[in-house]
Amino acid sequence: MAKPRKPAAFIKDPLWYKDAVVYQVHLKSFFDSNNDGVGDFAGLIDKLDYIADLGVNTIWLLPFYPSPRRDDGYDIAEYKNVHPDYGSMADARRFITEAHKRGLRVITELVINHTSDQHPWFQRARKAKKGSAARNFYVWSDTDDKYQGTRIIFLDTEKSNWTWDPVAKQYFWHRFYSHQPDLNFDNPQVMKAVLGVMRYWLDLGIDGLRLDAIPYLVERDGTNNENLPETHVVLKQIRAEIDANYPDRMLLAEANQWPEDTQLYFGGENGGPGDECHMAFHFPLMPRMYMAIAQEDRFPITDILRQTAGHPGQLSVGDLPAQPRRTHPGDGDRQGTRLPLELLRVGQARADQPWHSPPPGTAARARPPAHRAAQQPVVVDARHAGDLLRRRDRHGRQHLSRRS
Ligand SMILES: [Ca+2]
Ligand SMILES: [Ca+2]
Repeated sequence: MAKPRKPAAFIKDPLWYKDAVVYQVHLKSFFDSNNDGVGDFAGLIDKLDYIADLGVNTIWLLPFYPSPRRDDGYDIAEYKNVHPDYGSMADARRFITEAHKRGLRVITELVINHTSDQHPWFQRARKAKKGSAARNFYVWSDTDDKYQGTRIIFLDTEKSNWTWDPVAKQYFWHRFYSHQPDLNFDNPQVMKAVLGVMRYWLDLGIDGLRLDAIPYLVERDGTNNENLPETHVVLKQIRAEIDANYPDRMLLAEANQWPEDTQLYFGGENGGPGDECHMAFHFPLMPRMYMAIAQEDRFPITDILRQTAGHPGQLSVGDLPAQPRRTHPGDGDRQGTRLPLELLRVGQARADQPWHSPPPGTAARARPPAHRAAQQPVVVDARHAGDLLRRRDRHGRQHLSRRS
């Protein structure tokens, strides 16, 4: 396929993401061009002049692929297509071209830890011979007692990270919902397929990829299955493909972790250049911005920035990504308001599960997905904010001691 033409300025500015102003859009809730009740690409294209007028220079699209949408589109049933409610591939191509014409770059999502159970890869895997490459596109086991040290992210709906599949007659592994089987990165064919998906969208002109849920890519017995060295090897392969063939593109890490773990997602050994992601969300900072406003005190922010700067390497205050702006105030979803409250719950953290328990005095609530807290706005009662700040972190250090 011929690569689309891009504005010359785009090609000449590989560091564009450093000061990008991002506008996050969920197609379904943005603008409905044919009045069928669902926003679509045609509607978004109609409003591109409006978005450019806001002063943003980058649009971040949430997943728009064919999907049963049992996890708001993060349960992908087909990677190289568009959900028919939102339009067609021709519409997606036209959107990318029209955005670029206005100087707007486009970020989309690369969701590769898991697929929907409706994905043809899973349907093929469950019917394939046990032990075959097709079966091993996903992570299977004859028992459900492997990887015991792994937390369950969606405790309110899932009892185990294993679910029995009556067709395969084996259990399959899922870090998220039981309709989202994890891909098996120990199978070289999976890596090849994932790189193929990435190239497909980059060849269409996509400028950046938010890498969804990347701490959980690889599984190893005897670990908590987060931030494993083998996972970083996968990310280095992804980055190598970018550096070799798409040098003006950007990878954004969605790693809902503490600064010392998040910094690893930039890669780079011994202070060398980063060889994984170009950017990473600063999850602990985000809820503290709201806490600081509630308390009318800058301390929650300066405290986490001090901890961040305390980690040598590439994660410095200057590298913090701009907060994505909230989508249009009229949108129902408020996708951009990311409140990862789990990283506020420092006090009750178990060493490996810093978000496990709600803070005292707050009602137990259904937790939003760890990587998508935005979709269920949550409010912390400011009366309890002081309690949260006084607590020790997961190492038992009292970083967040109260100001005197
Ligand atoms: Ca529509
Ligand atoms: Ca995984």
